Amino acid sequence: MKERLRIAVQKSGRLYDGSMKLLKECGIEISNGNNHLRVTANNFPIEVFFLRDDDIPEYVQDSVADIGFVGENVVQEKNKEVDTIEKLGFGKCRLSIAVPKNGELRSIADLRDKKIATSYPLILTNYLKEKNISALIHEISGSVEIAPKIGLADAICDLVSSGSTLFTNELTEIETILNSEAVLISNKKLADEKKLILESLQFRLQSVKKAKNNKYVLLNAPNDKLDIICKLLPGMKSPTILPLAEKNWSSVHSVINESDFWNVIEQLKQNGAQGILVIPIEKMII
Ligand code: PRT
Ligand code: ZN
Repeated sequence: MKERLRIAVQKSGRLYDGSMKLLKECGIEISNGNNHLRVTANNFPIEVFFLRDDDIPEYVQDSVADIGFVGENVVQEKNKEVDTIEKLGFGKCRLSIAVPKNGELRSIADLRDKKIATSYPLILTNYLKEKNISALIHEISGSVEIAPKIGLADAICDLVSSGSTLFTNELTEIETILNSEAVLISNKKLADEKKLILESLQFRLQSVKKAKNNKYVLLNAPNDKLDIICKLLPGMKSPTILPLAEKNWSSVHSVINESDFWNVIEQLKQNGAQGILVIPIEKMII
């Protein structure tokens, strides 16, 4: 039988939709939903295992799965022997220390000998050790945010995304100890045939990621401003320039990085660019 790469994804929860969307964007068709433990892709040599996120690092370490999509926070906390290969751009959150809003705790120095509730005892222990702060860590598996209110702890260390859970529970962040997102992890000893499949998957993941970070830009510019406009829009190689029907005007096509976007658009306008169109890119292969 032809070799298949076994990928572990979260069965249900915050990473499920992002994981399935990303596989789809990579052109990988998964016919059944997550009702099954294991599903084979129709058009790519991959088999998807649906698991609890906490189990994914261990299963990948033990070769039950070859690779997995899982939060960096879980990878660090579980501390298994796996390789982290690629950030995936979804499931973004931060692991933060938070304290009661109107209490006397203001900074991490105030946490000395205090009780901190968390589901991330290893990451927190390492962090406190690094900062030379001895505190008591109380491990709980869920609803960490209510711990200070019920007198279980003085502070918490938990994941935050919008901040609304902290707000509702009258807590405030004093320190971010980890910025996390979903990552691709791999078993350390993949067979050569599986490594090839992984390379091909990574190529697709990177093309999708690059496309998300870039936009296609079309604009009209007077010919005497083309030099400066081309400098602002270097593109993948150099911009495409096509003459417009109107004399002394050209259409310029290029690619622009999301992070430079507003800054560059502003400068393009100042340099006489008109009719600027910005279009999402689906895949980008350099
Ligand atoms: O059943 P299973 O064990 O698979 O799932 P789970 O319940 O353990 O995990 P799940 O689905 O809640 O989260 C999976 C992963 O999503 C986490 O490991 C993170 O990598 C990522 N992620 C991203 C988050 C959040 N954002 C997040 N906001 N995980 C949890 N939260 C929780 C947080 O713990 C807190 O309770 O959401 C609350 C805070 O959210 P805000 O928006 O109010 O700040
Ligand atoms: Zn979990």
